[in-house]
Amino acid sequence: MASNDSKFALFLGCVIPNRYPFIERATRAVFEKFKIELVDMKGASCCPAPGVFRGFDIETWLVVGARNITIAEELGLDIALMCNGCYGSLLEVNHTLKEDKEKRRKVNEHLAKIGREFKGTIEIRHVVDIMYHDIGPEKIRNRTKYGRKTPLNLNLAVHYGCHLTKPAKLRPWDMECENPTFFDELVEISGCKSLNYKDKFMCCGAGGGVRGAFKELSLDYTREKLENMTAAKADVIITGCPFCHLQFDLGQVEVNNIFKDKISAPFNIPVLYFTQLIGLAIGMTPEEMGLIKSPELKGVPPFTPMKPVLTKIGDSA
Ligand code: 9S8
Ligand code: 9S8
Ligand code: COM
Repeated sequence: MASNDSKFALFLGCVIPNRYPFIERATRAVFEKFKIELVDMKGASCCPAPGVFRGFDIETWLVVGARNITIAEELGLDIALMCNGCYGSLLEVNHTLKEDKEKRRKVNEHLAKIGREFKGTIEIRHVVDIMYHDIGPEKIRNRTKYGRKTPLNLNLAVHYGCHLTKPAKLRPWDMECENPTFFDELVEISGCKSLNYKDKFMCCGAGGGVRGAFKELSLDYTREKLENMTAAKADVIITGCPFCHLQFDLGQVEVNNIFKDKISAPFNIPVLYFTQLIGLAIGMTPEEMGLIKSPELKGVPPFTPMKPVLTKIGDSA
């Protein structure tokens, strides 16, 4: 681990800056409350996405990933990131190059052309991991005491997303990857209830390049998950990955169109990134957490209206 444990290099990936900037905003605001500094990584690129790049050319995937890692190595900081796909790529690139001297030599040959070298001095951390292991449930719970006057009382459908838990060997969750509970524990600190629903650990449908190549197929997975979440009476979907977030948020609009003959009623379940929920629980406003957009704004996220959740927690929409 790099020496400074209350300071991280923040890796954004592509989906957050392009589609869901409020995920970054909410995460920065919450981390600031817990005195964790997030430093920009100048010149960082796509991680590159595991389901897309690794699937086609492993060496390119390793080199591009390693280049990103060297930016944080120069800062002397571990990487914090907010996306499961970025986690899958950078965690696994980092591990591979730390372990495999031959691959590292090859990758460093390429990096030398741009004056960089992978050294293997840092760790890759998901913000769920940092909140769960470094900040810890107790500190977060204490903060909620100074939070909202009316406690949040929502039924949550947590979607873990594939790359958060698998493959389990490299990940910091001290449990079987088939039946994890850490994410539920973390979000329940908000005072809300995390539901069990059918096929909870199923993919959202988007990953592995499926959304890009076979949109309708990917949305059929989403439809199935939405049906199971609805059957469990979910008020909100909670994500820890911007790509899953997109698939449930924009995806609901798409599912409602494409599968209108297959579904009994259009879906309308607000989707929150988990730091938005924690932020609300510790007393930040829906505006600060990016839950309110001006009604004139069309074609910008969130695509699935937040109104039901804002009404339920007693804030105006
Ligand atoms: S970067 Fe480019 S496409 Fe993405 S968001 Fe997460 S995975 Fe990494
Ligand atoms: S996108 Fe985020 S992590 Fe993934 S591959 Fe299956 S699930 Fe949704
Ligand atoms: C999913 C990323 S978060 S990818 O589509 O598998 O690369």
